Amino acid sequence: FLKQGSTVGITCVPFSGGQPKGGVDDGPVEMVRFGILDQLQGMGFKVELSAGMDKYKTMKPASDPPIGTLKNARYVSAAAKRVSEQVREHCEAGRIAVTLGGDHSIAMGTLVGSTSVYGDDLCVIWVDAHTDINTPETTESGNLHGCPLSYILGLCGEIGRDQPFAWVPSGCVRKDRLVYIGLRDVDAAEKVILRKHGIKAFSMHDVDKHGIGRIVEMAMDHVNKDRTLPVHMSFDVDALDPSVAPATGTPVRGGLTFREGHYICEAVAESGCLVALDLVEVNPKLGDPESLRQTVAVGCSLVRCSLGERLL
Ligand code: HAR
Ligand code: MN
Ligand code: MN
Ligand code: MN
Repeated sequence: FLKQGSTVGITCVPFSGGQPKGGVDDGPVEMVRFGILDQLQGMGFKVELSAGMDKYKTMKPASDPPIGTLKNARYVSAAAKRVSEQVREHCEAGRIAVTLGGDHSIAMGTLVGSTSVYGDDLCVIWVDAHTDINTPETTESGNLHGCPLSYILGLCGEIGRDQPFAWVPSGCVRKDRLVYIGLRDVDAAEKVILRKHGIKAFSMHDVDKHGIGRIVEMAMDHVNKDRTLPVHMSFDVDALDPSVAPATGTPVRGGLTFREGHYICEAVAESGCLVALDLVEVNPKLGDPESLRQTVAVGCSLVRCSLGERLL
């Protein structure tokens, strides 16, 4: 899938409706300002940028009252639907689909887009401090960035399958083709969901115990034993320790080191199976200018490494 000289299709999603903090919608423009497009071209990729990123800012419906506890459900749905179309276009054209967020609710769109082309062969590596698998019934915050996987895996009850999310093909990712790395802040109800459905998850405890090299190997062995299936990696920058990526909305201590984060990306690149990548939850408005620079820089660096940038 991943070949030198192939094309990267970038989708910028300046969207913050899946959580309450403003600023995460400036993540993509800051990464572009930092030079991610030129950097990928410098690596030998052709870069195609999805048009109309400003449209996301205008999609907020006039009225979007809570559905149960869910906040901004119509807004999130409309944005994610548009993301799914842009990612599908990139995948259909054989491009590696790179989506720059934005909060993690947009992964509802990226995964619908990638699975609409690759079907249920698609494997998902979710790198995050959080599991983002609350259902509309279990979420206490009502923030949809904590819920995308429940929709994608088909775990929602009635509210989830109904409008405004009826367009999401529930169950488009197989439960045995999802694996987590980096977890350390998982809600009680989410732990029940993981156990009930036998979803493979490597927490920070597991990373400490086995080392990141072994963890990525075990993660790949679980979803993609023969290394022949297409991989979609969804990387939430809060998987990294806040000392490495401070400018993010829900930082949690005890995260991945700079090298551990990069190692995951390098190993996924090495597998040659990457077809889609999300880099989300960079919030340039949180913290001082140095925190911002550091977080944007590490986000760009993770994208480059996932696409095969080599140390030597
Ligand atoms: N589990 C909590 C909730 O549902 C916190 C979730 C999310 N934060 C994120 N996502 N940044 O990875 O609200
Ligand atoms: Mn997340
Ligand atoms: Mn199949
Ligand atoms: Mn997170």
